Amino acid sequence: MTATSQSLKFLFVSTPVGPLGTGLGGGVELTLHNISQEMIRRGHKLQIVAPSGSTWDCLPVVQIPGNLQIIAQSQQRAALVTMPENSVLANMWDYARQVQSEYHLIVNFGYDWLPFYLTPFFQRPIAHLVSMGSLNNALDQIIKQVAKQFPGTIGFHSLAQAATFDLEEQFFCLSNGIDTSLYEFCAQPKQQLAWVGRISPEKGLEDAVSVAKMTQIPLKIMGKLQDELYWQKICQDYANAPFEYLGFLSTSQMQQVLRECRALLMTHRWVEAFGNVAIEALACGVPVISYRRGGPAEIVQDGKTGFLVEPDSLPGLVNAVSHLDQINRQTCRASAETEFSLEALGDRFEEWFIQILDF
Ligand code: HBI
Repeated sequence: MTATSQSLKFLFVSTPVGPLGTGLGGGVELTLHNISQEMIRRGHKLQIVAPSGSTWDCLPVVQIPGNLQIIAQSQQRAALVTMPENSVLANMWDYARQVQSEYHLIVNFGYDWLPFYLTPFFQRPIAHLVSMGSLNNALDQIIKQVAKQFPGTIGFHSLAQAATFDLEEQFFCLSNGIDTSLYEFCAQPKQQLAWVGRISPEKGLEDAVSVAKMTQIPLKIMGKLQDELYWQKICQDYANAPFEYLGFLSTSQMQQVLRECRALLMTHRWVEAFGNVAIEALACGVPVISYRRGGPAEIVQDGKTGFLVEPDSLPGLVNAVSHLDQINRQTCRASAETEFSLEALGDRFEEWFIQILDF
């Protein structure tokens, strides 16, 4: 089902923190890839604008040179809005300004002040998909301003994430989605647990390693090693815990490990905007044990597709692990296929875009 039979032209402007394919863009890379693939499948035309060095060859990417933006989650809440000289963020949006008349709609996937500030200066409407919870006062303020001036153009992945911005105006909740055909169901897992994500303090990896130590169930860690010092500290503090870091893997390689795990542990300290890894695990039939915090609390059906645990409670995580036999792995897979498929995601995005273009 497509919300519109008309073929639209989209300009997708990616995150300025890293080239596509490097993992630096975290969940935004997967979201951008999946939305682009689904919009093209539905007959729409699109162009992606991303920093030079993007290795994606399966989708139309215009590579823009310039210096990367600092990741917002490493900044203080009151941090000033900063731009390096020859900023790739500024260069990407200058390109968007120049070509905007060729497109119906521009979609911003970046978590930065500039694209929100530039919105009123563009002739074409800009939809903003906000990829994290509230982190910075200046960004909160400009998002509120755009939400007021252009109602309905701000999109979030979860209600919990949206709540951190307390917008009065209506916003759109996209949830998220994946190509479930890329994830193979596994009925008989090995005696191992998984943790997948950017290795960075806000993701709380140390709690998952603690569970491995307390249960003596080996933990397989995958994802971009973003914060070296944080990782070194975990290796020192938990030297004899049974964990192994497998690196930043492709979706195909990651799911080959993930699918054989008894559960995925989600131990995030912050309000995770969504938690793509949760639906990737469900698509493999892997139950999700997550802190009841942020997006994962809107994904996991407690006791059915995993367990929601009191935030930061190690005993809660260990107790959930001991009840994993209650979960039917087929139910996990089924929930991914119905709620989080590319089809379902594409319907939500089209509805959002049509609403903005008020077709
Ligand atoms: N930081 N400044 C900035 N801009 C982004 O677009 C950005 C970020 N940090 C992380 C990030 N994007 C993505 O990895 C997450 O939103 C998923």
